[in-house]
Amino acid sequence: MNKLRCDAISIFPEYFAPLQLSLIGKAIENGLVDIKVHDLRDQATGVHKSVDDTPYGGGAGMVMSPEPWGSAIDQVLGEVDSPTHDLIILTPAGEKFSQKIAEELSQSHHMIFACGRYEGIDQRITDYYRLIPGVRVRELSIGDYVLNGGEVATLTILEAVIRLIPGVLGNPDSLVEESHSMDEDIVEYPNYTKPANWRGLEVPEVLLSGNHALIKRWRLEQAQERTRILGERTGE
Ligand code: 6GU
Repeated sequence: MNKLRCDAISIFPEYFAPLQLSLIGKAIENGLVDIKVHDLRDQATGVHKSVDDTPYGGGAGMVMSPEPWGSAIDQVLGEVDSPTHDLIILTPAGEKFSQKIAEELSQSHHMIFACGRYEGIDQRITDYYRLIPGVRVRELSIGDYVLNGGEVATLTILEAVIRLIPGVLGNPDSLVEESHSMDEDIVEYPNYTKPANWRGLEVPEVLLSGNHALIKRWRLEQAQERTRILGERTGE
């Protein structure tokens, strides 16, 4: 089994505590993934342990300095023996994360997450590591809204990627269906379970019919209708 190694670099390593929970926690316990979190502050050299500075050219906010990032990333690259490394730089200016990218990353042997804060990381971190053989650099965003840093984005991406690793999910059948619906840009049909009547609301009769062809058609229609309504709201 190819074990996935992940490293997250952040000034808030405590943000990653939830990785011990649930499915990802189990995947770690079962030896399917290995996740190490690093405190960027450990790489700060000055008396004030500063990791940011004012932007060249002026403007609001602070930019994360390249030196501590370079030290932290070099240390991880030196520590992890892998033919290739995916260096993921979290930024709202990055490529939009998607199921397709999750599938690509689930083939990775080693992912490094650089979690920026403030106005982001000095651009030369991206530019420098793009020049290093064996390192694939991706700037990723998780959506069109602004977060305070890349930590939550990293948790999101890790959850989406790790559940795709063979042996992580209890029932891998669901992966096939999910993947198809994502490819076709169609959302899921509505789901129901017992009781058949809850607070006066009935489960659609067709689902109790036992007629699998009819159920399949109804679910497709429902998925198409939901997709159409979503499209109306988002203008797609
Ligand atoms: Cl990756 N970082 C920040 N700071 N905000 C975001 C984001 C990332 N993705 C969406 N918004």
